[in-house]
Amino acid sequence: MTTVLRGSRGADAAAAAPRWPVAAVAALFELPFSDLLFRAQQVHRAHHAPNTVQLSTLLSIKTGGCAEDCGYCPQAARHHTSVDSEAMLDVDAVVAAARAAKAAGASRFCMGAAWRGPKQRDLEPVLAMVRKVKALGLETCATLGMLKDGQAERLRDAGLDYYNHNLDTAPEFYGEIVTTRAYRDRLDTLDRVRDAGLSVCCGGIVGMGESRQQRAGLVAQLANLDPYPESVPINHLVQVEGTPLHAALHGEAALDPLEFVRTIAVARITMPKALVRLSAGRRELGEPVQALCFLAGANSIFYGDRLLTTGNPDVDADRALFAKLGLSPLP
Ligand code: SAM
Ligand code: DTB
Ligand code: SF4
Repeated sequence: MTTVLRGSRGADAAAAAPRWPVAAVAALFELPFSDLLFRAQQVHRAHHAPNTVQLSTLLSIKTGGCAEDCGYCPQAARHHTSVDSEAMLDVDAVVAAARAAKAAGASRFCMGAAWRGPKQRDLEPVLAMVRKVKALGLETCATLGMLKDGQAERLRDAGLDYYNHNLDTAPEFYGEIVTTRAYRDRLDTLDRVRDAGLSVCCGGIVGMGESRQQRAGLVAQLANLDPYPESVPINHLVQVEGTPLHAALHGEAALDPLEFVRTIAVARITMPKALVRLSAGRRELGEPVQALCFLAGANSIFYGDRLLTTGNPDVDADRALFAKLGLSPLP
């Protein structure tokens, strides 16, 4: 059975046929690989300058000790990983990291916090970070968990451009990965972000043991958001020792790399104008698979030696890859 949960705005919209029924997305997954990549390339070239890549740098501004139980996450307090709980970074440290990211060529700076959601007192320092990072001439993004009424507006007023909040997986698989917040809660936060006029960064994780039908279910959810997200991070699960998913999958890849490439291509076809980000897992995927992801329509990456708590290809390796593939970073 497949489920399509819709944003809460507009019962009419919920009653209307979805733009992308799960079956239509699943049919894309079933195409011969070359046909799928050809279609993705056609869509990509109709909507974007080919051979360009948008660079976002991540910084964990509050690491570890999180109350949630996301089965993939090394930052959950209840998972015994090597990640310790740390205090929030101070504003100057964040600005220094943003300045370095800009000097290295990033155009967007994304600040992540291991929270269920920001408490009002936590929001104040984050607003100061957003103001100062924005003043450097960078696009700003934050991922702080679920937002309460009014918080998205305050972030917007401080100069936030994007809010990242992922749906993670298909509704019917979600309960096996996270129990401390519902799918509906995620859609509600996305509605708040949209209603505040922020741009939406929303994607998910593949390689968690989900089926192809469930990967199609995730992409359908994203593509049926109205409007669909401006940025779509497609993460490959990074298996971290001490997390439930590492235990369940024994640290072994649960996904054929070509299936990851297919997921990128399907995201590109169903969300033509979005920046589709080849996100976590690039180090493990290696250069040939990354090259296929760009061919499949990915046009954004996380850039910098670290994601939040795990590694990412270093800047020199990425510059060498861009040179090899003839990719130019977007200003
Ligand atoms: N705590 C906030 C939240 O969960 O909403 C924001 C930060 S959280 C780390 C942001 C996203 O990172 C998650 O929704 C998930 O999609 C992704 N993520 C976390 N751990 C990951 C892992 N091990 N592999 C791939 N993606 C991961
Ligand atoms: C997203 O979709 N992926 C990023 C960002 N948004 C916040 C996070 C990836 C985290 C990978 C595991 C880690 O480094 O802790
Ligand atoms: Fe907490 Fe976010 Fe990790 Fe879930 S993904 S445990 S909410 S930091």
